Amino acid sequence: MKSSPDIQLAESTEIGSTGICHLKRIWGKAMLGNQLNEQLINEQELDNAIINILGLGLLPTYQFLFGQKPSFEAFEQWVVEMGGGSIAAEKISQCNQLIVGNAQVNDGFEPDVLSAEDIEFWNEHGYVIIKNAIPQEDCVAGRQAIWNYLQMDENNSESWYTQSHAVQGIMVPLYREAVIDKNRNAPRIRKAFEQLWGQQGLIVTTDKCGFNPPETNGFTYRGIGLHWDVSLARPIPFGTQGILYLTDTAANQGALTLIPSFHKILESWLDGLPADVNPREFEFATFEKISIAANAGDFIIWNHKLPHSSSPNNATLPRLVQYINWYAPLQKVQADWI
Ligand SMILES: O=C(O)CCC(=O)C(=O)O
Repeated sequence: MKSSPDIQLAESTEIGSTGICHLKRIWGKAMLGNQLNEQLINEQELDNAIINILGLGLLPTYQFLFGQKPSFEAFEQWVVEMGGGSIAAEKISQCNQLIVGNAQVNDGFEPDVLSAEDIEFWNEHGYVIIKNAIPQEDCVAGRQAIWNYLQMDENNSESWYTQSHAVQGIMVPLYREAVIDKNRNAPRIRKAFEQLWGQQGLIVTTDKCGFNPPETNGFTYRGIGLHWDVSLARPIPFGTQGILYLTDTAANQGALTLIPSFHKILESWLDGLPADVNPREFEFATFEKISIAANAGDFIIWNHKLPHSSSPNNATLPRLVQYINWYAPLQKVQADWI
């Protein structure tokens, strides 16, 4: 335990009024900032897991903690408000199991979502498409939630280019909304991730939505180029990313673009790069890339070793999406960002 004149860093088992383990420690670490013992950085996976289980979103949580410097009581109140006024007992228990053990797994029988061919395709290409991962009515409601958030009208193309402050690049910081939560927890999506990770007990990230409207004479694509969202420090652990298409998306409609099979060569490719070449600035001009067309309700999972990005929308309708990823909560991530 480390202390500052004002703040005593809580043990992970200490609970406040919400009954959630580790929350006070997360708060305390943010308040202590750089007075913190370096070793505690190793708790990042645990911190992220608690924040994700509670559906808070990493960015909103740290924006609140660092921006507001709240008392612990105010932080707890914010956590409860973000949960819509209460926190489900099962979420509290899921958090606490990470600290005190005894993790539960879903022991009900759920049919596989990915076939043997899907898994083979995944192993070979590093991505897989789950058709009809959510029902059409949840696509309609998901789209509407995004349109409402953006204060735009699906049927009025002029409105797609207004209120652009609500969109960060192509990202829409809409995290919590009934249908967005429902899609995030869609059983077919969770089951597909469990098959790829080969385990249950995964947790889901509370991630953003996305809006990528057609380019016009006055509007150019606001996304970034091919990239990785994982550190390239070795060893690079297994990891996934996922995107739910909420609109039918043609290949030229801003679709997810990636370099298939790159997960199989990433490390050797890195080894072969000249020392003065930054892999994150590499152009990949000679590599085969594909832009994945799929329908509303389809979900794409890709191995995080694949360079990937969205793409310019050269069609006539916007692409609306939701980002969803399930992962093993305590799997180590590299602390160094390379
Ligand atoms: O929106 C997309 O198609 C890709 C998103 C992306 O690049 C990411 O999630 O890192």
